[in-house]
Amino acid sequence: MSRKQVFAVAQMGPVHLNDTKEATVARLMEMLQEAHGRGARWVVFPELALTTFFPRYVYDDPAEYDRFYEEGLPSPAMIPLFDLARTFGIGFYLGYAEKLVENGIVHRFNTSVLVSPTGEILGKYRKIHLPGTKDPIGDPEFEHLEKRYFEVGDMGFPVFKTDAGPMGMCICNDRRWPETFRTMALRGAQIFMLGYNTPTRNIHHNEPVHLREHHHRLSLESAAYQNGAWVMAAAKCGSEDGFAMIGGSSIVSPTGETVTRAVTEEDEVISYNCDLDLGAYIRRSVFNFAKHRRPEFYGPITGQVGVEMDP
Ligand code: CDT
Repeated sequence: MSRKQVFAVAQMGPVHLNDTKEATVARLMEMLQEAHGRGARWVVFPELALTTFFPRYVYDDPAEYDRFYEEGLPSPAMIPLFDLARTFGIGFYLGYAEKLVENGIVHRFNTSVLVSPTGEILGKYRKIHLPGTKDPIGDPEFEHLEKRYFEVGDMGFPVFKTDAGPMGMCICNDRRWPETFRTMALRGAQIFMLGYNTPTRNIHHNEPVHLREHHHRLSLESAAYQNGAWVMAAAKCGSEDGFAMIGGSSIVSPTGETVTRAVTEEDEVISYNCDLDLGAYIRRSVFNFAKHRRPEFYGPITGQVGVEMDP
C-alpha cells in the first residue's frame, strides 16, 4: 500500500540587501502558486527567506539590523503569504529572523514556522546549531555572524502531527549534525523540513566548491536513510550582492535517494509525489529503534561536547 502526497520545495535565488520584503514575499507567493498548480499539499521555503543572508554583515547597533527581523506571527510582511496558502489549502515551512520582547528583554532567534494546510500555526523551531562567530573575524569575504545576531534556540527539536504524518523542522547547519535528525526521529518524525543559506566558500577551511555540495547532499541522504524519513530541503542561493551560496534544493526519500533536485540558482519550484509510507519498512527493520538501539553506550553524545579520551 502507498499513501501519496505532493510536496514542493521552493528554492529562492538571491535576495539583495536593498530588496524590499514586499517584493521578496511576492516571489514566495508566485512559487506558492506554482506549487499549487502542481497539486502540492506542502511547500518548504528557505531559511531567513524574507531577507538577504544578513549575518554576513557586521552591525553594532540594533537600529541598523532590526529591519531584518519579524515580530508577531504572522508578521505584517508575512500576512499575504499566509492568506494565499490558506486559500490554496497548502501547508508550509518558512524560515525567518524572529524578534520578541519578554519581560523587557529582547530575544532574537533564527526561526522557522510550520503552518498546516488549513492555516493553523502548528509551531516554531529555533535554530540550535548556530555556525560562525559572535565577533567579526575581520575578513568581509568570510564573515558569518549568526552567533552575534541570534541566541541558541530554546525549543529543542519539536515534532508536529500533520495530515502527512509527524513532521520535524531544522535549519541549515543543523542538517550537518546527525543528533538533530535522530532526536526528531525518536519523537516519531517521518518528514524533515529544512531551509538553508550555505555560502559557497567554507568559512572554516578553504575547500573546493564541489565538496560544499557533496557534504550538503551527504547530510540529507544519510539523515533520510538512517531515520527512514523524507527530507525536504530548500536553499536560498546564487549571488547575494556578490556573496555566492549553493543551490541544490532537494527532496530525498527514506531510502536515502535524492528523488528530485533544483538545477538552477534562481527561484525554482521542485516537487514530488511522495509515498509517505515508504520509510515504514526501514523503521521496522534495520532502523527499528526499539529493537536495536543501545543507549547505554551512547552517553558521550549527550554527556559531553568535545572529545574526551581515556588517559
Ligand atoms: N546558514 C547556515 O547555517 N550556514 C552554514 C554555513 C556553515 S559554514 C561551515 C551551513 O551549515 O551551511
